[in-house]
Amino acid sequence: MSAAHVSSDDIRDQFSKAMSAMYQQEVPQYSALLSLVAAVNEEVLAASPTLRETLAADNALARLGVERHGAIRVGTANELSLLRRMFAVMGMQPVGYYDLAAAGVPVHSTAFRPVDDAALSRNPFRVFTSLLRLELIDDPELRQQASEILDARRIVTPQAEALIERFERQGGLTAEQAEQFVHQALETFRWHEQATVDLATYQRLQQEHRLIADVVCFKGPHINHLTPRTLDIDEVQRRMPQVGIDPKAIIEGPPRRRCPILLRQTSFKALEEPISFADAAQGHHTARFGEIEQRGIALTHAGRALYDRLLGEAKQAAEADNAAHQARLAAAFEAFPDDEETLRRDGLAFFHYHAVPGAQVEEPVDDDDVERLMAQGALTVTPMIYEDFLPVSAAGIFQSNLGDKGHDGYARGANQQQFEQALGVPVIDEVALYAERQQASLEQALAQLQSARD
Ligand code: OOG
Ligand code: NI
Repeated sequence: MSAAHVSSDDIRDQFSKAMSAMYQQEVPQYSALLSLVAAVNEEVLAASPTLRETLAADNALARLGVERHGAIRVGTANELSLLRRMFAVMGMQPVGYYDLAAAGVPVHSTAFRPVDDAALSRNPFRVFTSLLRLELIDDPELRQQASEILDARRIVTPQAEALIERFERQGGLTAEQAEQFVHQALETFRWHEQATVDLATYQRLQQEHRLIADVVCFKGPHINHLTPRTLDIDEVQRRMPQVGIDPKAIIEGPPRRRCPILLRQTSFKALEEPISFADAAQGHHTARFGEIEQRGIALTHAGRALYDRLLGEAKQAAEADNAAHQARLAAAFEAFPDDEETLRRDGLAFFHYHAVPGAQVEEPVDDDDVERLMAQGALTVTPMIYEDFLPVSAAGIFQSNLGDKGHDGYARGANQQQFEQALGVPVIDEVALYAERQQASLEQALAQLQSARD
């Protein structure tokens, strides 16, 4: 990037704000949800000066107001790899692989998101991106038809494509180009009231799976939800009906805890929206919904294995209402340590290390001295926020929008290699990323202690 270029972080920030403005226009309930989340976040911070301080110290307070994720679904390998190049302009890389086929949803997914500390604290905007697995359609004729319809569409405007190429050639965009890019890129995610197919085709695809109709029958991958981050999801869930929003029954993910882990999510059901079909028939389509999330600390492989085991135990009982579900989760998660010190010492979660200003250390310091330096108060930690998604929760969100007529699960399971071939690059391993960031923060903190000593 040269001096004449805008940083990718700025482009992402502009884009996420433009996307949010567009979605507020398109889906008024999203706007109501944003106001509710902002009010609850303000109340939580007012009630807990310590939390405000921790967030401020980590540069996490500023990002809270702009923080959200979105989700889209694409139909072909070409579309996926083109979007990968589009997101790269905004400093967003594909992180993680999620297989949803096992849960009866014929897609596999990744999340495009920023990866380094500075970019994350500027604006952590993420897009959960799913690729339809056409090979899971049983009827060969329908499969062929879906594939032809998808091959005929162009989901990125020629101007956006030219700007992506320009970015790749010159390593950045000027302010004027960036502004055009944001404007053009937004077009890809816009809602279309006209389907590209006739009603009969739509119905045939809908019959196979509602998600297939959603991906195949429209001009592009409309954004299907945007999700603000709340500091108290139970409170937002409780108040949603007061602002005219009907939440799904159950909050997905871990229970409420003193030290929040991973990700808790809930959503409201997709809207039924009027559509005109290519044969001039009128109908409707349900795709777009709203969601909120509360993020906690990122877990190591050991922490994640414990999470998966306890969640599995709690989920064995039949789903009840949210209160019963949360009580059962809370009981199962008693086996998960709930204080930062144990989470860190037992290697269950990731932290940022900080050198305490003015701390005096006597000996040279290295990696082996961490526990001693922690005990002395020369080092402190803050939790590293989980930036990714959870496949079981994602399946719950998908399913709450697919009505009762679910699918039992597709026999052919995960295929990360095939996904990466479509994407054009391997996905980044999310756990390795957290580990690297933790290690970098530790090395920097130790170097600071060492230089204070020298
Ligand atoms: C994506 C559903 C998953 C999440 O937050 O886990 C998701 C979709 O419906 O396309 O958004
Ligand atoms: Ni989501």
